[in-house]
Amino acid sequence: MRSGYVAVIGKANAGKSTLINVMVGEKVSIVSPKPQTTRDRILGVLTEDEYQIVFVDTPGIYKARNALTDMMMRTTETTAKEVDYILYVVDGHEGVDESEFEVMKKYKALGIPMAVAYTKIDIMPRENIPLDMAKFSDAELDLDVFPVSARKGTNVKNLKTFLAQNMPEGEKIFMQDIVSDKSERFMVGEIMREKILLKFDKEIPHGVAVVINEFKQNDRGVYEINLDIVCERANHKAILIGKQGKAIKEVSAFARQDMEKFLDAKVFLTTYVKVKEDWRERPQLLKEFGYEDIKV
Ligand SMILES: Nc1nc2c(ncn2[C@@H]2O[C@H](COP(=O)(O)OP(=O)(O)OP(=O)(O)O)[C@@H](O)[C@H]2O)c(=O)[nH]1
Ligand SMILES: [Mg+2]
Repeated sequence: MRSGYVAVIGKANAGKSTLINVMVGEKVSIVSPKPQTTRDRILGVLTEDEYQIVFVDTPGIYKARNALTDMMMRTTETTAKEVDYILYVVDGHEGVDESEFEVMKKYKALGIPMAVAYTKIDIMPRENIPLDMAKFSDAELDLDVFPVSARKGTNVKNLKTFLAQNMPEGEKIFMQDIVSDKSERFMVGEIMREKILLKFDKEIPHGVAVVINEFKQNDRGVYEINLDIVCERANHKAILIGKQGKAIKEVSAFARQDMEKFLDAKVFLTTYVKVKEDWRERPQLLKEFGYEDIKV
């Protein structure tokens, strides 16, 4: 038996969470086309007969601009130091350049074994792949690079086998049927945030926190969920609500559908939009909303 932790690291929006979901075979982490979707360290557990890989999803590397993003970057950096292996994810469709090689070098210097997943190959010209592979050779990083598509599943199996072979010998870390370390309550908040990321533009989704006030299953099996969508400004609140509540109704209906699928039960969802001025800069509020430095 082999088992270990694999930190999944890379630029924001590279495709880290999508790749983890595909490798684990279940959605453990939300995904969106906007950078900075993942805010927390999230474990996704892949268990097979001969191995268990615990993937650690991390916030994408991005220039920190406020107390929240600053904390997110600390989460990523701390995680990279604590694992058995680093899987660095590159957006193949965006291509690689010197600056990204510099980031990879920094993580490689930690002395933890590392490989690269070069993802999104389904949406790029095939002929760019060998060109980028040549760039990797020139950069002399000496890393195994796996061109993959998380969306199409291309080469994902090879990547899993490779990672499994590189895990230390050891017993399972988690029980057989566990796929994530996060609670249903946490995931429900994340589903709400994912739908907000998909629907709203610019700073609005990045300035949103979701706070679950109530999460309980009643005796008819229905989940009663009551949550706050916290934003930073009164004008953001107006946009989130929309004309006659159209926007919030739409986004809540979309979220509820996904929550029902996730919980495999009916959901009665109540949402409120609240303003907490500049919460992303206020450590006390960050803590209140569940964004805390991870303990090592
Ligand atoms: N076509 C294609 N799109 C992909 C693939 N993997 C991810 N994407 C898309 O890329 C976008 C970003 O994916 P995420 O998985 O959220 O990226 P991330 O690296 O976790 O991003 P952060 O959490 O913000 O750092 C989403 O729109 C995904 O649907 C892929 O293999 N092919
Ligand atoms: Mg992510």
